[in-house]
Amino acid sequence: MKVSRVVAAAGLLAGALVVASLLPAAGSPAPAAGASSPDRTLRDLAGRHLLVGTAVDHAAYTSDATYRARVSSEFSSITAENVMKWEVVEPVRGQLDFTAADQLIAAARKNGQQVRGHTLLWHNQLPAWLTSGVESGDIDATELRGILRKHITDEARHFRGRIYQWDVVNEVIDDDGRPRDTLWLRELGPGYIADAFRWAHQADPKAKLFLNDYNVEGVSAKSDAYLALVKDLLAQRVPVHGFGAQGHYGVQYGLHAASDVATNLGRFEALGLETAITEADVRMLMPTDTVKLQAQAQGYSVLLQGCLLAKRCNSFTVWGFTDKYSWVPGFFDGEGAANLLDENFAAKPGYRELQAVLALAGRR
Ligand code: 9MR
Repeated sequence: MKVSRVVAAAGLLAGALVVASLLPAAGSPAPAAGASSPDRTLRDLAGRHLLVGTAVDHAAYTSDATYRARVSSEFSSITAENVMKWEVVEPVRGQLDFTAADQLIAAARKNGQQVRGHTLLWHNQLPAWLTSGVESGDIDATELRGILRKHITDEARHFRGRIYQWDVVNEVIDDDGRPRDTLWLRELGPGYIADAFRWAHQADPKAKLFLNDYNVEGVSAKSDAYLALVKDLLAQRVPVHGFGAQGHYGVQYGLHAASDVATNLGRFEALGLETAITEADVRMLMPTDTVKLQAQAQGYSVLLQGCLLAKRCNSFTVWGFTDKYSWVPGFFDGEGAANLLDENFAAKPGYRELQAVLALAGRR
């Protein structure tokens, strides 16, 4: 079963990846009738091989019925885009508020969707009481460690049994492959990563515990550093189970080949980890045009095919699915249109490309 999935996806490398379109490359066999499957949703096409997920914007989910319907129909997994982050769940010290995340999880259950947890430990979106307490010296290292332990324990325990993969630590290595200089590293030293995994595992022993970062899709100094980190953690018997490559691409930058992504993920799998693409999106300099949209489709395709070519890449998540709600324009001046559907929920070439890849991968 596994072998034929790889063969099916490998065939795509010679065909759809290069052309990045629904049409077969010259000389390649014509797909069977229905392989482009314009009316089938991503979750339907992915079937059992793969969870296909999206980040969910809680405000959009509660206010926009079209958005909500599309989350349910297209995806078999969801990730809370923001509402499981520390600043949201503990805005006031000691007052936990999981209301928004609980709403999303309840809806996911009704829709037969799984939930990825994001994220227990990051250097962004921390509550102000915590960052200002550390900066002013009111919270010292010993107290901070206790606060972190309590946070991870409280949150992982609250969601216990409802999360299949947790991004336990997020973005802890910088692009040069060095430990990222954050409040956590400065105050607690490098052991905070092992501690975080141990605490999360105690609180939710069944969840698969992940490291997660951007710019680690292919082999690089940064992904090398993650590989070394994983080896080190495993040697200390730390419960780390997965590696997530976020997949934030831009058409103006180079793309990997799908085989590079698969090779990189395979290095982590060889150590016994699961892998995932956790936050795929492909931004572009605005305005859009047909060439950029085609390049975008290729970016999405590379990430999905890389995942399919790897052996234990079991979820592929996009970081939002419509340009109507996207983090990109607020973060990158002049860039946008990073998602699979446009602002009116119309399919872009990237969406059709993912349909085509999933349809071909499913024909085994
Ligand atoms: O999409 C998220 C956006 O709404 C937030 O404002 C932002 C805050 O930094 O975080 C975004 O999500 C990030 C994710 O949690 C971690 N990887 C990078 C994502 C895009 O910045």
